[in-house]
Amino acid sequence: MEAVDDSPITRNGNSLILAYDHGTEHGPVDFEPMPKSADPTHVFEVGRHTAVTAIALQKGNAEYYRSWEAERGVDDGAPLLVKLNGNSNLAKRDDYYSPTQCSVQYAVEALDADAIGYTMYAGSRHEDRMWTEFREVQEAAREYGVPVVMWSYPRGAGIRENDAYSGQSDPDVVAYGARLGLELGADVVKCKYPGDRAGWQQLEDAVGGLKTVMSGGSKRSDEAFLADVHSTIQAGGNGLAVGRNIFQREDPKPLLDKLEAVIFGGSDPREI
Ligand code: FBP
Repeated sequence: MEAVDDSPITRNGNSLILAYDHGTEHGPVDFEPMPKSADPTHVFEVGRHTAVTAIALQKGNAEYYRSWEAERGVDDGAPLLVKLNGNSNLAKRDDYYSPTQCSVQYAVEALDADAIGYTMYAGSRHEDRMWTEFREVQEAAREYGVPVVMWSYPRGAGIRENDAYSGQSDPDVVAYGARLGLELGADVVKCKYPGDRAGWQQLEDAVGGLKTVMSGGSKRSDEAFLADVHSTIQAGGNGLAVGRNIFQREDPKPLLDKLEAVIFGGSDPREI
């Protein structure tokens, strides 16, 4: 098995994953603040920034990405992380579940994926089913030697109906979700920001040496966003997986420059 540190999705042990699966998870509404972001090739271009160590795409966009690279002769596009499961926001469901629509075999053999991603909704009524599906994904990824990034988002009835938890950003919930990444065999776990550095520290204390990345969340100011990323790094986190805070900006380059300094250079955002 190739160590995640040897894979192209990390640089000096850290990662900046540009997530662009929102067309499934949230729908085109996420592109309204910056209409050009509805065009995948616009975001593929953004991914050419040196800060970006992976672009996370659903299967259809991953196919498009590879053909865009070939047709345009692009050889400095971001490494490809294929998101294997996902769902839409259209259906009314009894609880959270994210079906798999791409196999590891297809991701690696047909799409030349550098990594694969899987969303786990622990706490949902369908958690057990997702554990079983993740097991198949994780074991296949090991056979192919590609790293596994788990979007670990505990949510659903089990969290909502448990009085011990205040919601999906509760530090206890976030740390539990992160721990599942370790226990179930992910190489990187992606977690919601629990609100402050102490919360991220709690998560780090629960995962041993497992790599962790902060999930971007809805768009906020450069300063607020960079402060959260910096807190994550200071607490021992390994970077960021971000969508809206990048593609909803008219020009994401200045923020990417700063993120590069914070995530890979250890800079304090107040000093850059
Ligand atoms: P953002 O940085 O825009 O939050 O993207 C990260 C991400 O995990 C995406 O990969 C995914 O589409 C989205 O958040 C899911 O968000 P949620 O399920 O919390 O609405």
